[in-house]
Amino acid sequence: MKKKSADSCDERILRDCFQMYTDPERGLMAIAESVDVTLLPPKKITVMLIGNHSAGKSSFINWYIKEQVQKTKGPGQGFTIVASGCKRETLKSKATFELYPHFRALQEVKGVSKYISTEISTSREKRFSLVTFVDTPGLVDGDMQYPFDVDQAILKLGDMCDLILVFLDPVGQALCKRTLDIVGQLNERQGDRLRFYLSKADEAGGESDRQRVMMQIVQELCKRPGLNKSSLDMTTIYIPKTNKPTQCINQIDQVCHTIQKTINLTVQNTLNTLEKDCELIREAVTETLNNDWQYCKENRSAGSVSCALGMLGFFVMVLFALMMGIIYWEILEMVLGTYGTEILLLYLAPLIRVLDTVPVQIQLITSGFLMQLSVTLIILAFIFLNTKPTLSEKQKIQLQKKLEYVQEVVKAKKKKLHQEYLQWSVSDQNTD
Ligand SMILES: Nc1nc2c(ncn2[C@@H]2O[C@H](COP(=O)(O)OP(=O)(O)OP(=O)(O)O)[C@@H](O)[C@H]2O)c(=O)[nH]1
Ligand SMILES: [Mg+2]
Repeated sequence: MKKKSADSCDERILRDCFQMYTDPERGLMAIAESVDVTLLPPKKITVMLIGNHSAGKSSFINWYIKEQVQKTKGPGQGFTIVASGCKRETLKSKATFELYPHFRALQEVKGVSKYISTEISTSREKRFSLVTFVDTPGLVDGDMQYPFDVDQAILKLGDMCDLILVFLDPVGQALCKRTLDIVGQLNERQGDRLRFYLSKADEAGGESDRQRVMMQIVQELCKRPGLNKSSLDMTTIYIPKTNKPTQCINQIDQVCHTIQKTINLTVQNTLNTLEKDCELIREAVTETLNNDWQYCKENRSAGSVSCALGMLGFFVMVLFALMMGIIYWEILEMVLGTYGTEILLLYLAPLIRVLDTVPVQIQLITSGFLMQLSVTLIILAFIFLNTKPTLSEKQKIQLQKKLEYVQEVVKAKKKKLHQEYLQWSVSDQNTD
């Protein structure tokens, strides 16, 4: 009973974290997006199984989830994602990429797109609710033609997985060159994620036969760069069958244990990332508000300059109009009438006297210059008026509220989840 409640703790933590990220209104992803930051939601662990043809990869998945979702007769053709859900379903490649956008990088491998599908199972066995399996096609040497570059596809998937289980069976082609080569390459990229298993160990004969096969496999693997005997730990496993008694020690529980350890690590990483993401949001919101304050300040001074330039432009324009009126007073008379013109000319007497001392040609050139100057000043006024967009008061308040929510509610929730997780870890170790 104790184990059951403890087991659900990590699942609940991941689910709570997922909700904290994806809530459409108050989720961290939505909040981060409003300040141009992209966050990724936490996800379940991804476990890929690779190995030679007929090594028991699909059978292991079926055993783990206690459901025959994967075909175990004949070679597996492509890649199958086996995930938990609320409805038994098979998804083709298009739906698979929609459901798992992080697998889209696989489309870069030519021809592989058609050969990926998803099996959704309702199983609640073991830790399946927190695991996404990736079953891969069995690897063989020689004439076998894959409709895509299988090596590249597995290497790409390796980058997206948290754990890579290598199944090598003693009866089949455990020493398949292709398998060993891919393992060598995966080891160079994701060495810490690799785990080795001598699968179908119940078919390996006696203990001495098993040891010999294992030695042979380890020797071959050690020829690949970066792999050596001290780092190569091989576990013997087989699918337990009640009707077939066997002497061989079955360490299949260790696979489950390794999966559990990876889940634990993911939960810890998720909680740490949550804290970092809260900090990222805090920095982005503070920067947005600071920038906005700076833009408001710049806009205010630009507004004053624009106003001054506009007024100056208008004044020069009036000056230009008056000069034109003095030079072509008939126009002035048409606009203002005789009486208006007389009054205006009375006021402009000093200017008229100055203008009279200057030749008409110079007067015209000066008016042209004044017109150009006023147009330039008005254009400049408009340019300065082109201010940077700023946040409205309502938007600023909303941002502040979001920041408060992240800093107070989310961080407090994270702290609580972290404490629960620590308590659970201790009690879990006690139960073990
Ligand atoms: N004795 C024994 N047989 C097993 C074990 N695991 C799988 N098998 C059998 O081995 C055969 C191949 O198993 P699969 O699970 O299809 O192997 P696979 O690695 O998925 O094969 P491919 O998809 O072709 O690469 C099936 O007939 C299984 O019943 C095991 O642990 N012990
Ligand atoms: Mg298979």
